[in-house]
This record gives sequence, C-alpha cells and structure tokens, in this order.
Amino acid sequence: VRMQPLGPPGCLGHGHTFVLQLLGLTLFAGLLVALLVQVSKVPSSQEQEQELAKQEKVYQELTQLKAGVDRLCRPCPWDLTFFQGHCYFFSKSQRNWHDSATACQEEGAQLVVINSAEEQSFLQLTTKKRGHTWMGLSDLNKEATWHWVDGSPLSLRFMKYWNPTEPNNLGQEDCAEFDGDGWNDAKCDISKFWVCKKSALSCSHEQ
Ligand code: MAN
Ligand code: CA
Repeated sequence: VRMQPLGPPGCLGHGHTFVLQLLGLTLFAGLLVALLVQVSKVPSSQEQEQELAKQEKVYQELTQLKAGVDRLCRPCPWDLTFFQGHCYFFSKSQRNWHDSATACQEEGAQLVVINSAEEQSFLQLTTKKRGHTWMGLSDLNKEATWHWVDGSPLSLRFMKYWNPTEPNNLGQEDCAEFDGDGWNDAKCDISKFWVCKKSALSCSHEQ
C-alpha cells in the first residue's frame, strides 16, 4: 500500500507562518490589554480631588478630636487647684489638726507639705483670703522640733516663714497654721480650714 501524501508540497511551511502570525497577534493583543489595564488604574483628576477632600475631612476630624481630649484631660479633680505639678484642696469647712490630716488621707492626699518658696507664696496668698488654715507641720513628737507629716524635718530655709515671735508655744501649741502673711504655731484642737496636697495627673501629650 502506498502512503497517501498528507498535503501539497510546501503546505507544512505555510502552516508554520500562520501559527507564527497567530502567536504575534495574540502577543500584541495581550500587550494592548495590559496597557489598557495600566492606563485605567491611573486615577482621574476628579478621583484625585475626591481623595484630597477625604483627607481634608479626616484631618479636620482629627483636629477636633485632639481638642476634645485636651478638654477632657484635667490634671486635677474638678474641685482641686493645680499648681506646679500638684493638686490642692482648700477646705470649705473647719476641723482640728488631726481630723484635717485624716480628711486629706481619705482623699488620697496629705495635709500640705511645703517644698518650695513658690509653693509657700501661693499657699500663703490663697489662705490669707480664707482665714486661719492648717498645714502638715507639727512638733507633737518633741517640743520645738518641727516635722512635716511625710516625716521630713523643717529645713532652716523655711524658718523665715514663721510670723515675728513665732513659734511661741503659747499655752502648748504644737500644730502649724497659715496666719496672715506667715506661719503660727496654734493649739491642735482648734477648728481651722485646711489644705490637702496630692500629685497631679499628667496628660500624655504634656510628657
Ligand atoms: C494668739 C494665738 C497664738 C499666737 C498669738 C500671736 O494668741 O494665735 O498662737 O502666737 O496669737 O499674737
Ligand atoms: Ca503661736
């Protein structure tokens, strides 16, 4: 049996050309599609404007939010006065020295211990307007040896704040008060105003 020829001579060559053309066309079409996809990804100027408007809105909301946090973040409770990193409670009622000290402790504070000239000046001025006010200073343990309620001794640089002729221990006076422009030793059982002191809370952005 004689084999039938598969096609006219040269048919195989023509077939090759066709396949190559098809391949080229496919490649071209593929590149065209890829190009169109890339071009469609580039945002239009309208889309860019919308994005900017969105960013502006987010920025405004963030600014308002920050202002809100500032208003909420108070270093001291509402009825306490802030001064140089501490909160001060100036009582409206009067108690003896021991009950005043206890009242401060119950609020997580201390009957005031003075640590600077600025603080002394601030306290003296504020209490002068209110009247006789207890501070956290006494010589209850040993006559004429003054200690603050935190256990520290009264340092020499603060002794100038005693009023002239004070402390005079007149009829046994073991507790210190703000009296006019300076300090006085007074009887611990007398009811007077008092000042408590505690650390202020710090808002994170102030640190
Ligand atoms: C009163 C009391 C005393 C104080 C004298 C000062 O007697 O407050 O503690 O020493 O006044 O004149
Ligand atoms: Ca006195």
